[in-house]
Amino acid sequence: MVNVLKANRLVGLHSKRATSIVSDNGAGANPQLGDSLIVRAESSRANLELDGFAQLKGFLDPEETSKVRTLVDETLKLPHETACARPNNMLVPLRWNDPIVQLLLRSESRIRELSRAMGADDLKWISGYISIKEARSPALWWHSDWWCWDHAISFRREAAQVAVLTYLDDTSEVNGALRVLPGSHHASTAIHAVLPEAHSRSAEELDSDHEAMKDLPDEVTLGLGSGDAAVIDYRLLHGTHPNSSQARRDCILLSFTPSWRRLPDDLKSHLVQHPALPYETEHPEEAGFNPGLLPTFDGPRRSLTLSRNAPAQFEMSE
Ligand SMILES: O=C(O)CCC(=O)C(=O)O
Repeated sequence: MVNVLKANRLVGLHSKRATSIVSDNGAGANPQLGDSLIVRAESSRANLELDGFAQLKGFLDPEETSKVRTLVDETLKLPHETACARPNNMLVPLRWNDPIVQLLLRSESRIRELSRAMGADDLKWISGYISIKEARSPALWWHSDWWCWDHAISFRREAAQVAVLTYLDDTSEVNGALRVLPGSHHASTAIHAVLPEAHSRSAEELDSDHEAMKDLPDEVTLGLGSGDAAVIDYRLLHGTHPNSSQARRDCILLSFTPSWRRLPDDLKSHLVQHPALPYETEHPEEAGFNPGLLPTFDGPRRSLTLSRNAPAQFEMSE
């Protein structure tokens, strides 16, 4: 396992180790900046593969961030679906035609930036959520978002699915910053053996002194600023610090598959049915949605049985 990061550091805007990519917002399109952008993006790809995460600084510019924040406030004022109200974190699902998803995905250079960061050769968008950490809420427990641990693809080095978490507030250990366990996407750690299954009842009943809620010696806190994003392998163990501040802390979580064409058919068949994606009766192209980002699958639709528990012990083969 590669674990080059030192324990318990705050990887923030000033980190030398953290990958920092100048976001689109013009920079990607500038031929004078083009080369350096690619070099930095490639090192981000290396980070994603080796450590299980990478950072994209300034993924949204301040104006876009403020627009998304307004859209989030509007969404939360109206009656809304709650995908998952787990203790200390709430996820509100977003479909393809939600203005928040459209704002994030309409920029071609932002999509190029994501593709480079992931080393994607056939990037497809799968799902979206607003992830809310209420004021004065305890830590979000250590978990992985991967849902298919009993499939052989879980033990391939490349990520089958990734989450892109874009923060709308400056985050720190005080207000619910994301924390990650580098390398935990490729090899088990001691904590894997004591984690409850994600989304299970036992996960909802964790006391604050449970191992899954605590600081871990090898954790890395991503001190992301508003408009910055983290790209994480779906298998990576992550969670958040408590939000001890008086203000809600919001983030937009979008999930993608970096290489749709290389996914096995059973995964494609499952993922293509995600309710965030357009139904047959909907017309994303007419709504200006980039059709190239939508997964397609001609075979029969079959759902896989969810398997959210990583083995207590595992290690990727080369
Ligand atoms: O809101 C966050 O910072 C993290 C959310 C998260 O870990 C998740 O939804 O899996």
